[in-house]
Amino acid sequence: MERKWWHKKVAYQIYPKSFYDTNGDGIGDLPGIIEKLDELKALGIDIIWLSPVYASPLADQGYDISDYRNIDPRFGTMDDMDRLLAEAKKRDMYIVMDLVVNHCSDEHEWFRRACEDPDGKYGKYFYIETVKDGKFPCNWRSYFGGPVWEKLPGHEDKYYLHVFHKKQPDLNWENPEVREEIYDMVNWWLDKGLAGFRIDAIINIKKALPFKDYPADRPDGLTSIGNMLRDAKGVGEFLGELRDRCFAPHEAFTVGEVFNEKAEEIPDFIGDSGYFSTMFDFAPTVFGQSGKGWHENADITPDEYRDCVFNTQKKIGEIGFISNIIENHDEPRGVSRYIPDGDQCEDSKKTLATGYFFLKGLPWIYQGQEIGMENKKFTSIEEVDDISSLDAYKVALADGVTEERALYALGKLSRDNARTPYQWDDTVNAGFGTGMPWLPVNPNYTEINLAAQKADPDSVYNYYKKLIALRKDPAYAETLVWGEMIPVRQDLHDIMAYYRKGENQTLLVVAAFGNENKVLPLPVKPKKILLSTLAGGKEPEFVETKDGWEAVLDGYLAFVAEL
Ligand code: TEU
Ligand code: CA
Repeated sequence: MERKWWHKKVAYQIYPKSFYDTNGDGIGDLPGIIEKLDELKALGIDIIWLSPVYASPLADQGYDISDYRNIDPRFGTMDDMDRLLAEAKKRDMYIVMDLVVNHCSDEHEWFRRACEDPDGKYGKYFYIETVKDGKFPCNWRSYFGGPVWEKLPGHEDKYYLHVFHKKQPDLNWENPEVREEIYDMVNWWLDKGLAGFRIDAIINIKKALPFKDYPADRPDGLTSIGNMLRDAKGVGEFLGELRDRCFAPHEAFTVGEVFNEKAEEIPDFIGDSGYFSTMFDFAPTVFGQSGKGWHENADITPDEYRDCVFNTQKKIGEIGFISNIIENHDEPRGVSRYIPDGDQCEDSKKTLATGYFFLKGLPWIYQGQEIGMENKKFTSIEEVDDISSLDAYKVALADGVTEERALYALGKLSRDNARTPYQWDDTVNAGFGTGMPWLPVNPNYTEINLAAQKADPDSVYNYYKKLIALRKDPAYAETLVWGEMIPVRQDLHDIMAYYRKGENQTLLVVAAFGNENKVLPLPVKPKKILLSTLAGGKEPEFVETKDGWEAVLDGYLAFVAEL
């Protein structure tokens, strides 16, 4: 694997709408991000991915773009964006935007023109089909519910394809003119000084054509898009072109939102000259998913979590550099998902943080993760904004479950869990801004907030700072960044342990879950403890046995040691 500058960095995702509001309209904005850059720098962040801030009706919170070359006034202006790029540069930080090109907004000029003249140039930018006798070209179910076909405004018999929301018409990547438009736009942003992109929903750009039905998998008679994706061949041709025309000449940093990749495709995606610099590991995210809907999803135990990420580590090996996360704007809070219900506390949060942070790959932190933000409790569907959650709720009720149970599933999985405003302090609305936030704050902000976390030397926040500092410590960085990852005693319940092995150094990472007392057998007693979750700088205990040593792991506890 070729070494790249970004391997040593730490990345952070900002969900701008919920980060920091400077003008009191209840919506986070670019000036808010600029104001908090020093805060992120102090934490140790280098690369920042912004969820979309382009012009958008915000039907899917900006993942529906109506103008790729403008900033939505609710987020600020292009001047603000240029200022953010300049301010980041001053601090040796890198800004990455979201590249949402599977679809645009139905309010994009291309789509408006397509509606005016479906047979003209812009009609060919989309998938528009004539529907006879009410039979759609295929029975695919959109990700947000219902058929992927929606009537083209102004036309009785014409329908357009949208694999996400009906306000997100799919762009036709088979059309070279569409690809040219996209490449132009991507290069325009990279020329401006953007470091790169997070590439949204990219697997969907290749459709299995011609359109056809797949066996229905729910009572609605429709079929999961996944069935079509398994049949769609050749996404690599588009991605290779995107790399060659845009990313490679700019040496852009890119991270793909890639689901369902096959093992043999990994080198194509993130090998030395892959389509992307890196891609997210979603193995623990998709674990337990049910085809029937969120209400049927299974929880994940710490052992299953460990096995998922270890499996990815093995699959990736030396091929490339994966990106590790515990949450993002589409997922519940990691501490609420991977730590069993009721066990959420400072120790368990630090334990989970240690376990994922030193896996081989690029560690990402999602806003609020560093202060231990948790899922929101929803008491009524009225409190939910996200379109995907509203659909999941409908699906659950249609499947015959009670409202209570449907709401319970949202509490576990709703995308709004991670979208509540950032908790800066314990003042009204968590110090997010002076206006009423677009989404209610999590009421736990009086306890969980940045100001309180900063004041406590043993807080999750101060622990994250140590995690980042350790990964960058010149004495250990070589090993923690590029060293081999070797699982340790994967058979032990509630223990996630691994070595990071460098040329002249072996580090041990241990994360023990659960409240029970456990031990981890070790061949030797570690030479030096580099970091531990124990308060007040206390070190974990090791006892000698007849075969070697044992680390004493009482309750939630994690440490990193040099062997
Ligand atoms: O998500 C793509 C994706 O695959 C979704 O199915 C996601 O897992 C789902 O929404 C969870 O409920 C990306 C973005 O991250 C997401 O926010 C957007 O809604 C989506 O693309 C459409 O642009
Ligand atoms: Ca604002």
